[in-house]
Amino acid sequence: MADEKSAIKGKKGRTPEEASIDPAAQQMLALADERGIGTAFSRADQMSPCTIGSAGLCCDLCGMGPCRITKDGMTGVCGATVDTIQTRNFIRAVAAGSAAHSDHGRDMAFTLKAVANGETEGYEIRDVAKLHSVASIYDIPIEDRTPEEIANDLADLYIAQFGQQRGAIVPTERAPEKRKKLWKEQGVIPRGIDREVVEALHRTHMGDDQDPIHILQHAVRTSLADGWGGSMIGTDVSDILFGTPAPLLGEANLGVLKDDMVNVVVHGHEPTLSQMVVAASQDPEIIEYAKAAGAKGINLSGICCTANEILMRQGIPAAGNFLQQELAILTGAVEAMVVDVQCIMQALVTLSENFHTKIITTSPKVKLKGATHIEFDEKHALTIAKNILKEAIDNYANRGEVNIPDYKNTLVPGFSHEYINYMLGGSYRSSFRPLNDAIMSGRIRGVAALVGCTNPRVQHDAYHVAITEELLKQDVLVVQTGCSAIANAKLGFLLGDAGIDRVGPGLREVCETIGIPPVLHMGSCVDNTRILTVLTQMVEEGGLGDDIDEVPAVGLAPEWMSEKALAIATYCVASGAYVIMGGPNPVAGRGDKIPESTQVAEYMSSGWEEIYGGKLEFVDDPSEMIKRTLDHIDKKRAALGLPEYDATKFGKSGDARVQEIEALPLEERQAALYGKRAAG
Ligand code: SF4
Ligand code: MSK
Repeated sequence: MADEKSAIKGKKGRTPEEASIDPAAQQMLALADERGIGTAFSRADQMSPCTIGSAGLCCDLCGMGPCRITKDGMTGVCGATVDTIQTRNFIRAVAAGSAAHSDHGRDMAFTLKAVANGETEGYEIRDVAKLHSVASIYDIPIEDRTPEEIANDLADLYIAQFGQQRGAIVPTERAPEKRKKLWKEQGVIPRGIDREVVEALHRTHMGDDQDPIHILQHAVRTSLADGWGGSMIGTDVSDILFGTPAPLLGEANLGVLKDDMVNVVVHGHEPTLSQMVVAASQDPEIIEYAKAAGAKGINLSGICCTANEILMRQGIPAAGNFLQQELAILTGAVEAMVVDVQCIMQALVTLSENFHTKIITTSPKVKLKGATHIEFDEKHALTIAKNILKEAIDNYANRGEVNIPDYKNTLVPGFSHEYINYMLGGSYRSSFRPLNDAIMSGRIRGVAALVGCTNPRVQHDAYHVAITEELLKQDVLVVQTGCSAIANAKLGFLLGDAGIDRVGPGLREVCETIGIPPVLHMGSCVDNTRILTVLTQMVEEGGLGDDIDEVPAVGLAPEWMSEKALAIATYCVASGAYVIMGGPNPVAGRGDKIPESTQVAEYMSSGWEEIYGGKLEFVDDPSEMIKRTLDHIDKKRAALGLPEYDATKFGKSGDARVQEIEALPLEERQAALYGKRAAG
């Protein structure tokens, strides 16, 4: 049955192959076309983006507007200039993104408090070592105390960061010394997480802050409240409660759905619910219940960052990234899609009316009209998770035709900064020294953090994959989070053997020696803070400068779509990173028609670079993104006095060298293995 309400076939509709490079997505898009069902892809084809809004030239902050700046020299009714309007729009997006991440962090801190006080069902402190290490950073006593006592103090400290009014939020202590000094000089150290978000909204109310540079200074402070505040708290607490990730084997893509099992897809961001659904799915009572319904059992998988949370900790497969949420339902095999917060498309409900899939909302903050709401509460977490699964199982009998694409790939996720530290140095001498040395010698040219969403305005997954492919050939180590990580996982880049023949000689040697994939999956969106921690530890290890802006590293979000991405980009820039975003610049305006409108974009690039050593640029073309990444890495190498990158110097060790030696005649083999004396 075609759904009239959602059946919007793009006027200039792309073919499935033009819309996505993922064969599983292509198969589902072809099915959607065949059945006349709309998806984000077809709606994007139908909906031309507003050129005024996308350039940040529209202000709707008061009832005298909305005001649209369409000519040079024009202002809003109140006299607001183009750069004031653009920076106000930008900081509001940063505030919303920071609020989303930080509210997630706050919920995690409250969960930690409840677990410490024995008020939850099903949770425990899984990673006492991480609890000790985080508590020690803040001088919380750990000697002769139970994990619960320590966790209670840490939870109180973290909860206090949200409402704190003065001073500095405590996780900023973890930044390199030089960076903290710079933030202090610039007056951008966040005083309290909520305070900065509220102030961003106050400043942008009609008739408040109208100096664009001053507005952007607060955008930086707000974003730091996210990166070195709410997000960092979210990551710390998730690790303490559910375990710090370490490498394990996982799978990704729609082919992880099973036609003979009850498929439950968890989607959103917070691990509190998804971890409990994982636990409930392994409960013998639930498995029996599923079998009684005629299924072989429960098959759990994830979408978006919830997928990353349970993939890297339990190896639960990822059904796909952001743009695959609708495609999972199109398979006809999903009994329930269980969502919590963020990145959940409203279209899911309408789409699911074409199938038997139940959309179940669980957060007190998120309801979708037409969805089933089963509110989640940590105090009864396991019971609620079981009830959710029973709803899904009861729905199995309603399943109709099933079309599961036969595409999936394996991956090794779970590279937390703790694990990277350990894998490089071993358990008794964990250290970032080998990584720093590899960069200093030129074996690894530099590091790229490839993160962020997928966006139907561009070919799904294409930019993530094209950029990864080229950077790996250029000996750039790639670290990943979010939907970008799932994009590359589907193509096998996150698996040692699959990726290793596609990487440059120096990087390959390092990967083979340590036994890691050339692309390291570091988690979900909030886990971008793990990347900040890695960069800080690289600085502290020595040899790559005194601050993050000196490290040959670049951040890229080529297919971003959410406000959270702008918050992440801004805190990375303020931390010293060069960040390249794809798509149109939301503050660039229209330099051709309104030359004044390029000032904000220029300030975020050269102005921020002068102050923070990091800069934010929007680049449409992936080849240009690659070029700018490599140029920046080489510029940073030169500034550190490191040898110029030269691919021909490496590739004579590791597995490749072993294979080469094994192919030699005996005498030469002995000479290669034992030197001339042994051969003679
Ligand atoms: Fe227009 Fe100024 Fe009101 Fe914005 S604040 S809508 S620019 S009058
Ligand atoms: S889920 S914010 S689409 S990465 Fe974190 Fe993916 Fe972007 Fe959502």
